[in-house]
Parts: sequence; structure tokens; C-alpha cells
Amino acid sequence: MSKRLVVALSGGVGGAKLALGLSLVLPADELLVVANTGDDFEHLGLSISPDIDTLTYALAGIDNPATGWGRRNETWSFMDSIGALGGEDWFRLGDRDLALHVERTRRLRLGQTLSEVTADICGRLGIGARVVPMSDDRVRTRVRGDAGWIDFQDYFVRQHCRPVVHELAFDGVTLARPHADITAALRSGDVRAVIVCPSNPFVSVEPILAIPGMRDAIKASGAPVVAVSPIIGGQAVKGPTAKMMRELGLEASAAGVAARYGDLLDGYIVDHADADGIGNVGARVTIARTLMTSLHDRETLAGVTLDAADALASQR
Ligand code: FO1
Repeated sequence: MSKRLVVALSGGVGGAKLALGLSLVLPADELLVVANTGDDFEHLGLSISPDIDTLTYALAGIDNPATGWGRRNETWSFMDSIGALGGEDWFRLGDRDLALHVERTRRLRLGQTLSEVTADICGRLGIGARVVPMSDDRVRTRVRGDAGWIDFQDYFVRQHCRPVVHELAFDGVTLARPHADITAALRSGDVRAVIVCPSNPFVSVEPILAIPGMRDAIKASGAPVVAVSPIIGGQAVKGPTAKMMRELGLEASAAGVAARYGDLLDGYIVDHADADGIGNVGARVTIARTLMTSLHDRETLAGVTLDAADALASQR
């Protein structure tokens, strides 16, 4: 039986680009995307799951290409009205995007699980690959700045990542269980590769890995684990990764991210800009263009990542 399932771990914007690339080079039934839910929060009475939605919109081809989050061809009447009423308009919910949050909130209140809602919405948007929340249990990323603990979206969006990050916490993660579809896939003996997408390692990937049993299940899968560096030339492509690393006292580099993943990685895809200083990161390094600006970039990087995994598997 040839190992054929690819399990990808992803947060929002950066990870979603590679997830889309993987979905374009793999048959739909050979890709399972594990979505971070640590960014989730309740806002305006709605249950918001930013990384799930960013992945869903990217895989459905209806994402906003300029921002990477939210939908394209959006209108903003609701936001304008909320602002005019003195409501909270710092977290931008477009009119079409809003429908998803309202409908998900309704279904969750009826007792459906986040994964059930996600699977149904992905089906309705024509997505063949599986997008599975890392857990149906509540996990919330919190950031400790100078003014104390705040929710992740307050840090990331309302305060534009300005607060100095002293500490991160994933509330609820110790009680969270990996979603059963993820553990079943990892135990199937049928996994070709586990791909760590180029999302923020701290707030997008670590919540996934911090779920008890997740790391062990990944290692027990027998599949090569290959990560794509989210840092290019010492900078994050988007978002606060490099700033966070410096504030957390870590080396803001591709090597620093690999060190953060510890002994999890078998392969590491690093951009040409970081090739010189990468050194020994405890994983086989592949140098490639990791900046994804076009669809072709996404597909090419997905191919590079899968080739690296297959090469590692062939040496096992
Ligand atoms: N990110 C922003 O920087 N500003 C926003 O107003 C914003 C709104 C938003 C709405 C829905 C959604 O699914 C994502 C949204 N994001 C916004 C992105 C989101 O905060 C981040 O992508 C993730 O939480 C980090 O990966």
C-alpha cells in the first residue's frame, strides 16, 4: 500500500497559501489540513474562527488576495452600520463573511461541533480536501503584554501587534483532545508526509502541537515531517513572527524557528535568502523559493515540500 495521505498543519494566511498549493498538486482525498483554532474568539456575539475561515476561503478560491483573510468582492455595509452605532468595528467582518459567522454560531448553539460545521461549509464551497479543526475542544491563545493578558485577536488586530509579548498561553489546551479524524489519519499507517505550513510557529503551529498526544501521534505516524520556514531573510513574510521571536528572546531566523520545533522535523525548506547562515538544524535542509506570491509559487513550493518528504521516506 503506497503511503498517500498528506497531513498539513496550518494557521492562517501564510499556511493557507501552502495548503492551497498542496490542494492543487494532490487528489482531494489525499490532503487533510489541520487548522489552528487558538485564534478563535467570541465577538459581537459570534463565534469567529479566523484560521479555519482563512483556509476555507483560500481552498475555495474566494479569499481576498490583498489581505489573505476574509472574502474577495466584499461589501462593508454591516461594518459601516456597526461603527455608526458605536459598536466594535476594529475586527473587519465583511457582509459575505458575516453570513458564515452568523450561520456557524447558530449551528454551534444547536450543539453541532466546530468540525461538523467546518466540514459542511467546506462541502458547500466545493472544497474536496478535508479541513479539520485541531480539536473540537476550546483552546484560546492569550498574550501577556505590559498591560497583562489579552486575547490574541485583541493583540493581533485591535492593537496591531504593538504590545511587547512577554509570554504566550493556550488556555484550555491541556484538556483539549486532538480531533479524532486527525489521530485516525496519523495512526492509519497511510501517511505520506506531515507538512508544517509556513505559519507563525508560536501562535499558529504550537497550539496544534501543544494538544496532548498530538506530537506523539505525528511521530508515531512514521511519516517524514517537513516544515517550511515562515521567515525569509530574517523577516516574517507577514505578521508578527520575527517581532515575537525577538521579544521572547529567541533568534528571529529560519534556524531559530527550526530550533523551536525541536526534534519534530525531518526536513526543513528554507529560502535562498537564509541559505548561508542556516547551519545544522537537526533536519535535512532544502533551499527553495519560499515566498508565495502567485498560484504557481504555491504549487511549486508544495511540490518541493512533497519531494523533500518522499526523499526522506525513501531513505527510511
Ligand atoms: N486581520 C486583521 O489584521 N484585521 C482584521 O480586521 C481582520 C478581520 C478578520 C475577519 C475574519 C477573519 O477570518 C480573519 C480576520 N483577520 C483580520 C485575520 C485574523 O485576525 C488573522 O489572520 C489570524 O487570526 C492570524 O492568523
